[in-house]
Amino acid sequence: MHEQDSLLRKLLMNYSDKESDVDGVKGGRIAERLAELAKIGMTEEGGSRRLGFSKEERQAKELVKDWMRQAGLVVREDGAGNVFGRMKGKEDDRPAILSGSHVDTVPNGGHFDGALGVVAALEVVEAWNKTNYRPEYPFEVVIFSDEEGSRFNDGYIGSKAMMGQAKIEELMKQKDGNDLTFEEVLNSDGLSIEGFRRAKRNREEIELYVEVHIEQGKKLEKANLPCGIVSGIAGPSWFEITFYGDPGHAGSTPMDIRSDALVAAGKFIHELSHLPKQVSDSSVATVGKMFVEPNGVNVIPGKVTLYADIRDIHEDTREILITRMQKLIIGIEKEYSVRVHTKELMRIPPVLIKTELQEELSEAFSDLNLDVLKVPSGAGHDAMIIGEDIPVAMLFVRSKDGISHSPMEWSSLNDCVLAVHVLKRFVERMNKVSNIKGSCID
Ligand code: HGY
Ligand code: MN
Ligand code: MN
Repeated sequence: MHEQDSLLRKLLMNYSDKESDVDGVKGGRIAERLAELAKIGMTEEGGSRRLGFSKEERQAKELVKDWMRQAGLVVREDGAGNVFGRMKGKEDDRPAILSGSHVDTVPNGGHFDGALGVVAALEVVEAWNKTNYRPEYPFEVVIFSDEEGSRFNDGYIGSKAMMGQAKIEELMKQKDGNDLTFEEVLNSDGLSIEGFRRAKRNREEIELYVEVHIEQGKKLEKANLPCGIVSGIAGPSWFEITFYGDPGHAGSTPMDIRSDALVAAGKFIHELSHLPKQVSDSSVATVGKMFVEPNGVNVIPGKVTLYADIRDIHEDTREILITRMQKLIIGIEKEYSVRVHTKELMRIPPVLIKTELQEELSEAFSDLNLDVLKVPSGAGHDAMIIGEDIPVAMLFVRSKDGISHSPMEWSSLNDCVLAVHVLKRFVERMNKVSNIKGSCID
């Protein structure tokens, strides 16, 4: 039995709330679509590998475009590869309500991160088609390109392009793991730098963005709740840190005269892991990617490049953590006689979700007799980029054991279907608000 069939089977097997198939929402279709997407870029471990602007991400986008067209949406793609499936609104000249996520993944990720948000938004359209509901605002199902930033060490590329926040010149200097430039990668996906620059969208065209996403944490599971309301999104800051030592012969170089870049980097990684708890209980620090040169068993490493991911939902404590990291580097330079170069790749402000939108989401939960839990997001999302100056809301779905960015990532179909009902109800409630931006004052 091929992996994706077992995903479909697993999802359907545990779909006990058949009575959730109401108001046009169909759990079987959600399961089928998640399984179809999981088929694209399936890894040996049964995970997903659909890097940004890869043929796998492209294949997933084209599959969703087909579903969008079958659902009667007008489909377009911008110069950054972002896909928009638009349903006309009764007041079609109003700014649109957008909902969606991403279909790219980390190198060996799961089948729900991103994909669920796209499938959920499309399922709302399917349900509206079935029940002949027509929204006041135009509604757009969105796929943002390269949210994970797995190729160019700078994530949220599609949503940044749409918001005019992408650091294009910086991206153009970079090469991916296959030594391809950003421009070459865009070209390989049928896109261009010129088109990418033109992807910036007039903010006046967007009234609200709402994203369904797996929690990637354990709070909902601990509270035994299927879904939750996101109260804020931690802002990630990424740094490329290069340690320069003296490469040398592993056999003939005495220990006391070495300048070993990897020993220095190792000390940094270990000490960095102790800093967050000194700063706040919501800050985190991770080194997940590292290159050792010349990378020979019998050669003292002369150069190590690693990537540090520093986050917090509060900007002030994140800045304190970054300052402490920089002090740590200075100490290591002295202690290990190495030179260290730090390059900031990303520093995205954390985003708090407007109270009014959290309240509207709470009302949607109450309409469906669901208990409400407000949960901060440690993970970054496209909603964080858009939320800098457009109202955004996020809805979390319970993650089994809090696992994500792994083939073990899992959410039950019951929980996914409930999230679709909440999303649908929330957007229907927002369609009764004639000026959403104006009503979000805080
Ligand atoms: O890095 C993140 O938090 C997200 O998965 N891109
Ligand atoms: Mn992710
Ligand atoms: Mn994601």
